[in-house]
Amino acid sequence: MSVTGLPPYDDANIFARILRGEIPCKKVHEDEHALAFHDINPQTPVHVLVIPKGRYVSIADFGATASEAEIAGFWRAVSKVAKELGLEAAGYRALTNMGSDGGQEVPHFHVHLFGGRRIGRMVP
Ligand code: DGP
Repeated sequence: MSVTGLPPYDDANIFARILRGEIPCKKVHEDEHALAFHDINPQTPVHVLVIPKGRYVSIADFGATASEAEIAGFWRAVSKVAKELGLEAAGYRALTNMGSDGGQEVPHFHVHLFGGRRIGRMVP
């Protein structure tokens, strides 16, 4: 367990491999703190994932242990990517899944950006 009580980061996870360039992705943005690319299985006309470059399993350890520069840089990238994708005018949804009850499949913190159509309310 890590300091957050969560499982340690797994360097073999698919997004770690994308960050290392071992697996291709359809990149839409990259800067010092974040990488954004199209989801392989889009749920909306625009479905992009934004991930931090650091080794964080989920929003839990990102929020608890990332530096202020990483946190600010990451969230600025999320907003910037949504704007660059042309999603701001009509709106979009930003979402992160955490842990098994949250439905997280890939254990590298990521924010989904959904847009391009009206999205209904989530029914748990
Ligand atoms: P989550 O359930 O929040 O962990 O969502 C993980 C997302 O990652 C899911 O929407 C599908 C996407 N995904 C999984 N493997 C790959 C991949 O190899 N490439 C890309 N671009 N997306 C992937």
